[in-house]
Amino acid sequence: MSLQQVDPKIAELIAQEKHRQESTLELIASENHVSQAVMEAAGSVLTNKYAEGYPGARYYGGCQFYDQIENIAIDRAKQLFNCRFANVQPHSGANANLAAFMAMMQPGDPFLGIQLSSGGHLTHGMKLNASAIFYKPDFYALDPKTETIDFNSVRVKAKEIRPKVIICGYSAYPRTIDFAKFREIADEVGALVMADIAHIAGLVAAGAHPSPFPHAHVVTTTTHKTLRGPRGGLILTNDEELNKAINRSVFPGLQGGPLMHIIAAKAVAFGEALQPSFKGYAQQIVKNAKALAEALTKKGYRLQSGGTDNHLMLVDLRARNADFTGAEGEKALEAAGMITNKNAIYNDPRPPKVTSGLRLGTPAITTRGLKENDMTTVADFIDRALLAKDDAAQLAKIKSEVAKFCEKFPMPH
Ligand code: DSN
Repeated sequence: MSLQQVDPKIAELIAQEKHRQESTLELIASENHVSQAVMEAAGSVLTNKYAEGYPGARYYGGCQFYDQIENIAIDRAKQLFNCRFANVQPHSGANANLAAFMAMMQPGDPFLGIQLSSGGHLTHGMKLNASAIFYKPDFYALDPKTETIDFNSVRVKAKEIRPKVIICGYSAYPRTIDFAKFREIADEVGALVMADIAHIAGLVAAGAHPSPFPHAHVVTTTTHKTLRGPRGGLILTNDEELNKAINRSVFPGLQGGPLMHIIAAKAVAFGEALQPSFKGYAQQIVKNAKALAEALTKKGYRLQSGGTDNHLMLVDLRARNADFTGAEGEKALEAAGMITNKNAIYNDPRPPKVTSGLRLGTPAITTRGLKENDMTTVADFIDRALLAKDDAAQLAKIKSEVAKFCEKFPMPH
């Protein structure tokens, strides 16, 4: 029986969500729209079975097709990122990061990352997260002038706390990451480099951002952002001993049965990312981000660090109007059919639930086929909605214009 027959309520809500996605501009930097093929694998019979263990060494019978699928996912991940080992089982980026920590550190060991408020991630040492409960975080800083990584502060902190691990890779950082420089500092203090490329994985795979290899000892990522796969995590390394430790920490250390339907969907997404067309997609993401950044700057917004090299930008709303806040901006934009998230700007005086900025990203709109010249239209919509603030009639008018505009850019199938 179909979902519609069994559970019309859930079917209806899914249909409404599909319509929401089709009729709005998805500008959240960490989201994307997967292909029909990825969706099909994720929604397949592979959800039915346990496959604890790894290919060829499972704790359940009947895994012959699961072994082949997982091996294909592993091989494609290695090819995509040009590395020796891949673990495709982490259920999420957060799990990938914790498993990587477990492979590299003992509880209580010190590590170095960057604060959430400066672009880091929860799993990089936010005080309520397992990374801070079981390990000992400290933080390097952004340079107040350039609002980019202050390598002097990385070096000073590294020498001071002698971390086991230095994390690079961020959730809200619009500039190119100099992985070699992190490795240089890590070598000075005997630390391992962990690159969390969750946001930029698709750009890295396509050569639109430098690779963390050979500089990073361990690379973690999600598979659902610029990489445009199903929601999930992935861990990569070139080091055989670290690989063994990673495998142990993912299973049985942190997880039980792998989500094999998601691993199949990862394999499909990696296969798509290996196609020549994915290079063009990743380059277009960056071109679109640059064009959107430029169009917003022309309208009087300030971009943290002055612009972007990747798929995202941090828009300081105060330059356009000192009273604008991220929270109000996010709300106004949603009412006008544009989905974003509020984000702290460097040294933001406002609390995290308010903020002075927005994080905007172009992966999803690039999937829908928008190009550089469409970015002036998008910037216009954004600016009009922010100026309209809580004028419901004006926001509704923009929303219908956005929906009309979206009709030109169908979802992938
Ligand atoms: N929550 C994700 C993001 O939006 O960047 C990171 O995991």
